[in-house]
Amino acid sequence: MRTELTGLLGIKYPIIQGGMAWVAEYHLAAAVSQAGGLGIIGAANAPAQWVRDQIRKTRELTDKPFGVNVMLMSPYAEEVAQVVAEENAAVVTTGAGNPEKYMELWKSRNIKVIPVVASVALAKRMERSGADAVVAEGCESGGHVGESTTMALVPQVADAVSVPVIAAGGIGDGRGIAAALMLGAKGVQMGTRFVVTKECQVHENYKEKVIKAKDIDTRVTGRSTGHPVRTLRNEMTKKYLELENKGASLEELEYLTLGALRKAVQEGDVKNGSVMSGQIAGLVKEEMTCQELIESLVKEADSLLMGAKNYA
Ligand code: TUI
Repeated sequence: MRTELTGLLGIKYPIIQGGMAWVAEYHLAAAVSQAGGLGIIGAANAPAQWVRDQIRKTRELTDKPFGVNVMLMSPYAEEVAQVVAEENAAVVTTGAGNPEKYMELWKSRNIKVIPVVASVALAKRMERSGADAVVAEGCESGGHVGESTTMALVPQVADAVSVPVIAAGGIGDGRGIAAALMLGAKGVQMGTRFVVTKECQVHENYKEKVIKAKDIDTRVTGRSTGHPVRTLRNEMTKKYLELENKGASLEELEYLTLGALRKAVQEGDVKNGSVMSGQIAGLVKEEMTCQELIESLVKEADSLLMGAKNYA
């Protein structure tokens, strides 16, 4: 499955792993890259030294290219941006903001910069400031979400920019990959599906909750605060949405989500924690290794695309 993206990044398959906060650490990133995709370390809210350490540990496990996701709302974003440059990561993806001010620094180190965007406007702006590709992420995704769905966003972004577009949000199998390519994407980014892999270090309860989830089990909290976040529904989302509907203050709401992601990922508290997940969770049924997953994704997508004329 060679595309413009595989050539740009020097990878075998056009599959990027999402830079999931607290979830995307070095074991997962290395396994995805080793299997021919692009593994990503999610810097989330972590300090710069943690990120440096993760980059070095990934390098011990793979000599293939991998990336770092810089979460731009992090209090450490500035230092993390610097560390990524110093360590010469092959690729940077960014989320939850506009990475313009770091672009020159990264480009000067020959780092491929791939901002995650949720609108045509930001995609165009990113192309103008030198992005090598963009991830167009629809609101089916887990975590921080925009307004538009993947189906609507991807073709509009593909028409608006000439750099390769990577589709994200709601992609969990080979059908999703084939569909994304038909929408004009040159690759996909997948998060939720990679949570349920052998190499992913999240607590077993988290994986089980994703496996048990049905199609309508995600909720978006924080629409009123300007930080909409998609997670699997549980006690926390129930309380949050009740409070939010009553017009609770930002402080009250933030109290519920404080440290909530770590609680779910590390302690396995999937009742009161924040179990970030995309709408595709209902499709995820079994755990496998990253290599098994990626091989089966590619095989399925390839065979669908080969037979695309037999649509009847
Ligand atoms: O960033 C993500 N997904 C994330 S970040 C995250 S960490 C977090 N934890 C708790 C609360 C909030 C965040 C979890 N999931 N996806 C990429 C993405 N970026 N989706 C939407 C955006 C986005 C939104 C607004 C990008 C830019 C933007 O505006 C930029 C501007 O200045 O116009």
